[in-house]
Amino acid sequence: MRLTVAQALVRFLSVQFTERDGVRHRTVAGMWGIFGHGNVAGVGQALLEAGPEAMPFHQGRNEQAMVHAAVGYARMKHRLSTLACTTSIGPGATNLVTGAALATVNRVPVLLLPGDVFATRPADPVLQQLEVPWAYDVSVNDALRPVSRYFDRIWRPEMLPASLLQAMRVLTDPVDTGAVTLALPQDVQAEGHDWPDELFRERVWHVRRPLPDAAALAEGAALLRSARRPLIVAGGGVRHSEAAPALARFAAASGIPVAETQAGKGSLRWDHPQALGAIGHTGTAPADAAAREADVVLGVGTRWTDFTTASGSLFAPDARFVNLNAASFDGHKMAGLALVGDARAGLSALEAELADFRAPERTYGVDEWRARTDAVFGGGDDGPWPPSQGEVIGALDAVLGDRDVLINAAGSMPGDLHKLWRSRDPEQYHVEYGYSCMGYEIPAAIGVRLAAPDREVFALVGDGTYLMLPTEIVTAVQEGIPVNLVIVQNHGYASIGGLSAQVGAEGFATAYRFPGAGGDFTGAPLPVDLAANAASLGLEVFTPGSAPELRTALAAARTSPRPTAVYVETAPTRPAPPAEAWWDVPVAEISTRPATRTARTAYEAARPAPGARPRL
Ligand SMILES: Cc1ncc(C[n+]2csc(CCOP(=O)(O)OP(=O)(O)O)c2C)c(N)n1
Ligand SMILES: [Mg+2]
Repeated sequence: MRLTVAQALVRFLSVQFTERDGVRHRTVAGMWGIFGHGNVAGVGQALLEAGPEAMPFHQGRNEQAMVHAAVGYARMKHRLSTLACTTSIGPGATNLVTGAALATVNRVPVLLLPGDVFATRPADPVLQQLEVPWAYDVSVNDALRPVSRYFDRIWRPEMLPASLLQAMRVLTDPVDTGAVTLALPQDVQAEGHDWPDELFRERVWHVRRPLPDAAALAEGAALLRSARRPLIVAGGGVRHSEAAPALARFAAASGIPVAETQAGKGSLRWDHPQALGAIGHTGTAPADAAAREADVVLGVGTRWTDFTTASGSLFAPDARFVNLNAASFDGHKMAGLALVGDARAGLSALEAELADFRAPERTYGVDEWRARTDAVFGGGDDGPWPPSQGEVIGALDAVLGDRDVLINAAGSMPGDLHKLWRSRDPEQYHVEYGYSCMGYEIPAAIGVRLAAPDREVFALVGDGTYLMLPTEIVTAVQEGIPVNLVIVQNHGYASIGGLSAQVGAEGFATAYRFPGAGGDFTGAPLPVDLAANAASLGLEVFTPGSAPELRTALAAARTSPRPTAVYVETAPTRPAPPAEAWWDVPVAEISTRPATRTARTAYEAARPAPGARPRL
């Protein structure tokens, strides 16, 4: 069949399917794009030619945001389906880099199709081309290599078929997945070629659920059986593998308590008898206490990041680790015994191996923690105004339905949510903390809603985050996607402001204020009206002025058929409980400023001794 390269690409993508547990999904269910030279005549024309049935299209406003939307979508689909993103050459292409890194860090599949310079070089440099005098085959798209799990540049039509198959392999691989980039020189996109019919037959990519090796499984089960104070740490792999029911069963049967990382939060319902809640620097008192005294830790689908391990200080040096993970790389962390396999299959196998095992009964103060959470959530309709951030979270807890999704990524809210949120469904807690990227929230909300049209979606958006990437609001309005934003105004970076004060940087340039007399940003708050801004972009905006009005506004937003924003100014009163565990952010060793010197002294006193870290 004779088609252009771009037409062949779109046609191929429209007949790819992913299968797991007998259910089939379109592997690439749609495409986001912004057109410029580099894709307008190639992929743009091919989409027109193919029509929306073959490839649904979403008009993006910012290329980074398009990738975030694709990640939100793919995560909600348990990585069994994703979206592609097409861009022009140059700035449109490099705007993908942050989104690609986020996808790859979180191991979520996205297909990136940046336009590229001419392969035939009739008139270099073309508009927006960066020339590298000593490496003439380099373009700005090479910046996508380190943030992609698969990268290729289609210099000639003949290269396309094999590369497409590799791209699909990586998109559907539970371990290798992340951003997949096919850079498409613009002349090649428009070039005609004779393709084998075989390229366009339906293909099904089966997603494996491998069992860990039997000997390793037996050793892991024996270690857990020997434990006096075992603990399970549930990570993002539990969700990707849809292993939440298997985990709930195993925890209930074995009595082993469960703590959750950011990506793993919601693996257990908050009121499951074995649920201890969040672990690590943003953890709950019960989970961090259990981690400190654990003798055997079963990590399930976790990368063991610094927030989870409290920068390596949380677990006892002689604690033993068993890591059930699809990725051998993560399975071997913490000097652990690697059970390389699928989370759901592995948990069911462990449950069978440990059928007669019951962990010794221990209590970790869960009831006390629940009372502390209630206190932070505040007095409901009798609460003060303006509310604290915890009271806003409490209002959301009261208004959201069990299947609603709550999205966040950066600022002070991920920490508060990790500690406080009471997840009622494995899909409810959608916090992107692998890359913690300001600006993920709004486009991700669109992606999640596209993936799950039967769920209400709320994105918690800090004022700093809103200002960074509000652009996709317009896409939600255009397509009538009824996402709900909760814009939390605190006039700058509450999170980094707090961190700055702690590390002796005196809050420097972290508040959104006019310059003060000394030239720093300590003057009056800025006269910026984000509610008016959101309304001007087409959202239905609510501006509650009391605690009861906040709940009414959230409920009205929830049922509105339009995309909405609830705008709320918060007060830094009644904060969430302080950190139970360390996080290492080094403080300047040399300073003329007393605040920095005091912070350095405190840092040196608090910094755990090297011997306190687990074996690595
Ligand atoms: C793209 C990006 N740039 C910078 C940061 C570093 N950072 C983390 S939180 C934060 C401030 C967030 O401000 P806001 O959204 O208002 O939330 P708040 O801290 O006030 O809760 C910054 C700058 C980041 N996470 N992402
Ligand atoms: Mg803020």
